[in-house]
Amino acid sequence: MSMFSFFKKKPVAPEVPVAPAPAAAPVPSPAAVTSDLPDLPDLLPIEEPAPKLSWMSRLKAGLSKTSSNLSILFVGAKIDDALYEELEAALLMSDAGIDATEYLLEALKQKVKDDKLLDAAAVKAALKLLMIDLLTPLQRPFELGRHQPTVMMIAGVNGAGKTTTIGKLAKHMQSHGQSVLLAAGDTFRAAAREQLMVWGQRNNITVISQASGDPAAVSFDAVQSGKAKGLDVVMIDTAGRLPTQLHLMEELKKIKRVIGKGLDGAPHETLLVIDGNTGQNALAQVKAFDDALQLTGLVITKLDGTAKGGVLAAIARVRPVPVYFIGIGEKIEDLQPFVAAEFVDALLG
Ligand SMILES: Nc1nc2c(ncn2[C@@H]2O[C@H](COP(=O)(O)OP(=O)(O)OP(=O)(O)O)[C@@H](O)[C@H]2O)c(=O)[nH]1
Ligand SMILES: [Mg+2]
Repeated sequence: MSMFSFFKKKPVAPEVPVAPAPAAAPVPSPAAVTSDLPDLPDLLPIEEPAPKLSWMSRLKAGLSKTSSNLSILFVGAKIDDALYEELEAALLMSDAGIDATEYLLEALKQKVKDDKLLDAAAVKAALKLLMIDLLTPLQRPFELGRHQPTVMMIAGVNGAGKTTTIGKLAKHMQSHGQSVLLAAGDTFRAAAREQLMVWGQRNNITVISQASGDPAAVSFDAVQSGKAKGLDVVMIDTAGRLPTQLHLMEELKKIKRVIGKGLDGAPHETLLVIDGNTGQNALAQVKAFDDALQLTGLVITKLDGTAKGGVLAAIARVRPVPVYFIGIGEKIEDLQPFVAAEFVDALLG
């Protein structure tokens, strides 16, 4: 699956190469290196297909705790109350939460009855399909090219992976011919500004930053600058905060309002970055940030660690905000679109 989908009216990633995108210092891509036609890299999705295998195996490794807990239940099992009870416990342990667990169990029992399933492998296959059905509404392509610039605001708790995700996204976008501007909306910590500035220099991406500036003002400047320069994407990083820090949540709302004053309808995307190891608290984060900011999407990071993955089922049931991307590490290819069938494959083996 490609990283982004492009709004049709914009001549970016065309079927037939028309006008080259106004790329700002594009990173060398395999196409640019091997071809005399440096304007064609969009025709070769550079993140595919080579990293795909290792991507799936690493996602599987990241979610192996849940997949082994779930898979072992079905090995030579009889289809009885004991199996359903063990399944309930395993789903709860995976962070699926009570609502999604009950929903999946009931739907599975019904399916077993309707289809007269008799062996454990068939029950497992049925569970897999139910999970895919549950998670598919969260799968949505990230669209670019509908706005000039597309303004994205990125929020999340401390250390969730916001800045790393912005870096990875910016590089993916560059490789698709998009010109990108970043704003260091985390104005409180010098280290946070520097992290983004240094990264921007290394990757030839302009970063707007202000020592001791007001984060809303920095964000406003970035939107103005993106508009004036005719850039494709403006991404606004924000300082980590807990939903319980009410004054900081108010500040986030203010940043969002001020971005809207810089460009009508902006931010077009308001993303919450979640550490995949957060467990059930991730759902509380989605609710709180969504209530404050009306999220358009989620990014789940660190699924390479000890994440259990079931929380996506909870999100799908309780607050179905689309999951645009998932992350399994710090390299550029470690961020990929969320694909429900792939995720369930990793989760259920
Ligand atoms: N293993 C792993 N580590 C990650 C991933 N994404 C980010 N990290 C690491 O998580 C740590 C925090 O990442 P940041 O991007 O700085 O997080 P942040 O949300 O910007 O943090 P604050 O700005 O301090 O709130 C860093 O050490 C990252 O390298 C991931 O997908 N996998
Ligand atoms: Mg940060």
